[in-house]
Amino acid sequence: MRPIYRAHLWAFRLRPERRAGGPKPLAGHPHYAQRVQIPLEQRFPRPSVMGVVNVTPDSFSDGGANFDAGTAATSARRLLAEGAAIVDVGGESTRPGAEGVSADEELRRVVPVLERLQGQPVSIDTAKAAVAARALELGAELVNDVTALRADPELAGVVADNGAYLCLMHMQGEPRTMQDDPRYDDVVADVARFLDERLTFAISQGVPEEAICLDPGIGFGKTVEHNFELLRRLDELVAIGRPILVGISRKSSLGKIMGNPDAKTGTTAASLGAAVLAYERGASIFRAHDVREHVEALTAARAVVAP
Ligand code: HH2
Repeated sequence: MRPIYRAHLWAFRLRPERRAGGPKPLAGHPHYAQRVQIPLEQRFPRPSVMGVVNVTPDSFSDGGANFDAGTAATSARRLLAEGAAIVDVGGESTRPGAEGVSADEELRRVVPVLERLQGQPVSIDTAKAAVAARALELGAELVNDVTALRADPELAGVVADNGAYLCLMHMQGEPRTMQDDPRYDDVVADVARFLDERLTFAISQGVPEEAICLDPGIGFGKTVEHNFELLRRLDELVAIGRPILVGISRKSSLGKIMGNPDAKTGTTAASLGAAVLAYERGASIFRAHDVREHVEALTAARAVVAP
């Protein structure tokens, strides 16, 4: 029998300091019976790969490639066949300088793709409650919010009421301006404090701790040095106690360290080098464009690290 998502099953493992408020009881909610849930770390054992499907005309590394719904769904199925544990479908680019899109436009982009992917493991990359709610109705199981529940006050409730998994990501500033002049006292300590605070907030809104993963937000309001320091000292984020998701795949920092200061993307090989070392430092989930290559590299890394 498959385990059913029950707040009391999660509650006993909550750390005492986070228990205040506690998760909302989910029994009785209309979606309750439909949701099947196990702790995120069991659903996504280390290492797991999350395939990227950007249904946008302007994403930084694959902008436009999947703007057509049929093509996007075909790409998603290919990434799953290549070994992705889940595909992350997004309708709004968050690349540096990107302008936001309306909820209607985001829905117009992602709904036809989600309809085609029903029955497949899907994550919705959105900061908007309306988009998350529709995606969860269509079977998505994880909400990937790059604003860590800061953009839309309704989003936490949508995640909690639907028993969805949640990714909380760190970002300094907002996409339009975040790369202008990012500064930190100590980037790792600042990001750790932020993620810990957002984790406590999510739990206070009824999302069980065991449904949540955390993400340092590589490239989101960070210099090249900030990004690599976060990866180098990833163990300090792992110490928060939740699985860490890393999205370094094809990010421009990888292109810049190859000697091109204007690089907009990095190569697959550079992405794999960074992913393997992030895995060794404790990362659990890898958001990646080149799924087959990540699965192979991480399988080899796991054979070395944890045979
Ligand atoms: N990076 C991007 C988008 N969403 N979500 C998480 N959790 N972590 C990330 O690092 C992350 C993310 C940006 O990459 P991409 O989707 O390829 O581009 P764009 O935002 O331009 O669509």
